[in-house]
Amino acid sequence: FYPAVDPGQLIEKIETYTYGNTTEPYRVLVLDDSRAQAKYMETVLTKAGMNPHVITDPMQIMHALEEFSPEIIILDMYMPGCTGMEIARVIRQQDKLHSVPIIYLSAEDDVSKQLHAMSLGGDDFLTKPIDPKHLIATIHNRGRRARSLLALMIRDSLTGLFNHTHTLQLLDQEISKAKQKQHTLCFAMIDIDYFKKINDTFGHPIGDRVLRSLSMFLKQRLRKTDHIGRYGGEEFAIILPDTRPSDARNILNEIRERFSELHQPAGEREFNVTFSCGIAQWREENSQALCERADQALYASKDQGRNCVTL
Ligand code: GH3
Ligand code: MG
Ligand code: MG
Ligand code: MG
Repeated sequence: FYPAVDPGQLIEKIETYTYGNTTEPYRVLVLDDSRAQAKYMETVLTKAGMNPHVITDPMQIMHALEEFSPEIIILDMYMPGCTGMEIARVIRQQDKLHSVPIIYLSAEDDVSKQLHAMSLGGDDFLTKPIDPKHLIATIHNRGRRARSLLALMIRDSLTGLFNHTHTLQLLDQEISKAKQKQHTLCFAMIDIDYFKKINDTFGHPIGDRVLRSLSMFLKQRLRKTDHIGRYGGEEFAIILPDTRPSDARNILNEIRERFSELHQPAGEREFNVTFSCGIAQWREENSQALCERADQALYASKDQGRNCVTL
C-alpha cells in the first residue's frame, strides 16, 4: 500500500505553496488506477491550492479531457488494460492539447523505460514515493510556463489582439453561450481602406503603426465583453455578445467616424485612414456561415465606396 505517509502530516509542510487570491488555481487532471494513490493526490493538490480532477479508470480519460480541460496532466504508468505512455501518445495527437504538460508519476525506476515514456510525449518523470513539495513545485513550474506560452499563442504579436485561430475559437464559444442563454450576438469584420497605398506611400513601418493605432482605438472604444481579433493582415474581427444589430451598427459607425478623424503622423506629414465594416447578426448558424455573411457585408461596404458600415 502506498503512500505510507499520512497526508495530514504532509499538508502542514506544503501549505506554503498555496496560491494568493490573484491566480486561478491550476486545473490538474490525475489518472491513477490505485484508489489510495488517487485519494492521496486529490488531498495533496487541494491542500496546495490547486484544482484537481482525479480519475482511476483509464477509459474515462477522453471524457475528462473534454469536460475538465486540464492545464496539466499527471499519469500513472501501469494500469489495467493500458499504460500511461499509451495515454500520453493519444493526448499528444490532439492539436489543442499540444501545450498541456504531461507528468508521469510512477514507481518505475528503470531509467531507460522512463526515457522511453518521455519520448512518447511526457514532460517529466517523477517516481513514487514523491515528496509532495517536489510534486507541487513541479506542477507549479510546468503550469506557469504552460500558461505564459498559451497567452503568447493566442495573441498577434504586432497588435496584441487575439490572433485568427483564437478569434474563431472565441466565436464558437460565444455562439454556444448565445444558444444556451437565448441571447443575440453580432459579428463584425473590418478592413482598412487602400492600405496597400499607405504602405507604398509611407512605408511598411508606418503601415504597421496604423494597424497598432486602429487596434488601440478599438480596444479603448469597445466593451470589456467584446472580443477583438486581428483576422488577417489589415482585417479585424469583432465579436459583440448580447448586442442588437442596430446597436452594433451605431457603435461601429461611431468608431469608424472617430478613427477617420485621427491624424496619422508620417515624419513631417500627416494623413488620415478609413476603414470599411460589415456586420452580421447570428442566425442559429455555425461560425463559418456567420463569418461569410459578415464578409459579404464588408464587401458591400467596399462596393459602396468604402468608409462605411453595412449590416
Ligand atoms: P481595399 O480598400 O480594397 O481593402 O484595398 P487594400 O489596399 O487595403 O487591400 P489589399 O488587400 O489589396 O491590401 C492589403 C495590404 O495589406 C497588402 C499587404 O501588403 C498589407 N499588409 C498585410 N499585412 C500587413 C502588415 O502586417 N503590415 C503592413 N504594413 N502591411 C500589411
Ligand atoms: Mg498503477
Ligand atoms: Mg484586406
Ligand atoms: Mg484593405
